Amino acid sequence: MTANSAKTPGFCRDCLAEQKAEGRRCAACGSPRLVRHDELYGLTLAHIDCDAFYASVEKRDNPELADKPVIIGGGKRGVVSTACYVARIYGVRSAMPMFKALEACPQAVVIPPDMEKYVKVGREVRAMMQELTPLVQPLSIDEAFLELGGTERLHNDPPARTLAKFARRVEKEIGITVSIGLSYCKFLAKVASDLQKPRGFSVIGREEAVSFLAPRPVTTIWGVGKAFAATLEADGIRTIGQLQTMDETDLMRRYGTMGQRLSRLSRGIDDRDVHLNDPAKSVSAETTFFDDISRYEELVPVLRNLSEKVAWRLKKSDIAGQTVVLKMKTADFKSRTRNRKLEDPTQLADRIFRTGIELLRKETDGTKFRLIGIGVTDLCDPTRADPPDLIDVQSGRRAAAEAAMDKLRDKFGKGTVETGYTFGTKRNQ
Ligand code: DCP
Ligand code: MG
Repeated sequence: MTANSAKTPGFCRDCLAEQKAEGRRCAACGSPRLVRHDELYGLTLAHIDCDAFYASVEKRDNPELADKPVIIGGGKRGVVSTACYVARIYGVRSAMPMFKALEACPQAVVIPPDMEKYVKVGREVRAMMQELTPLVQPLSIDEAFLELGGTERLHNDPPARTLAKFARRVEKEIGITVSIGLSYCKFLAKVASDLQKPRGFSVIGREEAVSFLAPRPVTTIWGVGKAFAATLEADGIRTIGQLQTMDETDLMRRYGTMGQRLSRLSRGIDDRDVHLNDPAKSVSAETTFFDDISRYEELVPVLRNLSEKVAWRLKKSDIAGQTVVLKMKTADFKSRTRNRKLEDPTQLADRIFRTGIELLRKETDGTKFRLIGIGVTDLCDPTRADPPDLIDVQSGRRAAAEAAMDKLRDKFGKGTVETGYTFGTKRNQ
């Protein structure tokens, strides 16, 4: 980690001044956030994660909230999406039921999520990442891996300093903060970015990897969740250090491919490269209801709405899909997916919707649903999509009508056109 005994000169995370002398504070600006490490200028793989992302965006947009505990989340089934670091002092955490969060921190300001805004800010952060290196692999809306090997000449700085400059730029230009983990592999870069949040900058080098990991719980390892940790615990394994002493074949015999992963990651061996994510394999839209719905007639307009969203995205991205997928989640959290392959690929809301309701009809047997979604897979170029339908003259007319509606939407915005199916039906979503 950020070792103070390092012989290599470090730098200040806040003002970037070089730190030749030892000492706990920056010689130039007095900040205690010094980055020092013997391997500092040899490491190139970073994980960047925004701090309390949704809450930071809301604080940025309303300075009155700056020092207040802020929770993002809500709705009737309300759970906490995220809490700012002030609210976390009171024990509020992501995924906690809202009533519990408010028991822990009654004075918290609760704000419903504004996804559109967060997606936009997430994209801005990502665009800035892509100025550092083309090798950016996003993991979620607010985090990504970056490979900065070979960018030294471009930035005239080693990756460590380029990353610190990036963090400063995000703070100044976007108005939120990030934490950075720098290492030689994905696993430890991700672990590092979490070590000193918020505004963290942590380094884990090759030399210390094994000793750093040894005392940590097995849940530090990617892919070891609560259930698997319980299995390991039943076998007497709690720390990564215990895994380090075990034989790989023994671990594989016990836990299959996961055993190999445990063996390798516990020793800090992780060969995964940073790569660009595959292009989308499907396009879909879904919604969760405030109150469960079981009636077909009530679900139909929702499906119409979602189909329109999917079609709109397909058209905007200039792709089509040939298999329609209906996804549902029952009130007791069981998932159902139903597929139907179409004769030709489509971009049309109407075809997606009509296929969707056929699939839906068989599922509406009184079961209560908490979520419904629809999408298309088998994505392809749209040139072969939606040939004029010789048998069904009506469908040709509907396609023409849809094209006219699209034009209106492009001109006046997405919400301007409602069909008979969707008119006035958005209250329960
Ligand atoms: N999120 C959510 N529900 C969860 C976890 C996260 O809706 N159970 C959302 C809200 C977060 C965002 O995703 O702001 C990013 O998730 P992170 O896990 O990175 O959490 P934060 O960025 O909020 O906090 P941290 O500073 O710990 O990264
Ligand atoms: Mg985050």
